[in-house]
Amino acid sequence: MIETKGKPNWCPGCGNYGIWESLKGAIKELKLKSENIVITSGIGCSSKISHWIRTYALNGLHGRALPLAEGIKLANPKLTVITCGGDGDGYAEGGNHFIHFCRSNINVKYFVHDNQIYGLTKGQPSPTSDEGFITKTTPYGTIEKAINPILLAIASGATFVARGYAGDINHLKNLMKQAIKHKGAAIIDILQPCVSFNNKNTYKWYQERIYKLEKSSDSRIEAMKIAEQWGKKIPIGIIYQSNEPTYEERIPAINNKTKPANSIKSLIDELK
Ligand SMILES: Cc1ncc(C[n+]2csc(CCOP(=O)(O)OP(=O)(O)O)c2C)c(N)n1
Repeated sequence: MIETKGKPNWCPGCGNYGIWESLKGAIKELKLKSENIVITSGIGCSSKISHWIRTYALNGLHGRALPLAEGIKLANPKLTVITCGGDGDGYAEGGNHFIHFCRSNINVKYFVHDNQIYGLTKGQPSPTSDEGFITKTTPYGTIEKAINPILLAIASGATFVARGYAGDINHLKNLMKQAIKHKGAAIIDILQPCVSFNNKNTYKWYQERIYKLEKSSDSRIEAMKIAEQWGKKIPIGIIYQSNEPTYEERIPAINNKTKPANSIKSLIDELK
């Protein structure tokens, strides 16, 4: 049973419900056992997803969900470690961790609920808010350009980079299954309508623009060209995927190439 007794308290119509359904479906269909999964998250409406899925979970500080996941994965590489959180959490407060997560290629799955706004704090712009986006703290429109998380992830060395849509639960579930099966750092930036605070990027807005990619690319340059598309046409699907050694595979102690020292003295003796 993947459901918990508690029920989510997101706003009616929130895109988080679609993401929640997709994640539960992916875990069920991959037949993963709850006791072998850990979901880490930060702070935000989206970060509460781990409260309503029956797995181990750790809610961290705002923007610090990825380093928690990385520590857990290194301590027990057999676990399936998933990180969830918002675009503010992952690309602003946790922006530095995001880049280093991508380049590490550690086998952690990062699902970003990208509603292009700070939801929990009731509607300030986030790093993915479109330029000129009007909010209560930017009444004349945001001045800064939006970051493109797909381009950033590819440029930073991630080996699985995808975009999903909370309004297409089946498609997103399949992306999550592929991300979980992928060997290495996997990112899905998930377009998530926020029905209370983002009245621009609505379900209708996304539906008029998104189209499904037929296949992924293993060329960074080709994938970056696809990733550049935003506006009239927005691609969803796996945009870039490659097969490279993971962080864990390159650590001798994890890779069984060296025996861990069983005491400080034996370690010192070994180093002599
Ligand atoms: C270090 C720190 N800064 C700011 C906050 C206040 N805060 C809590 S949630 C949040 C925004 C969350 O937005 P996002 O990550 O996009 O998630 P959403 O609520 O939209 O799902 C902020 C700024 C905090 N808790 N900790």
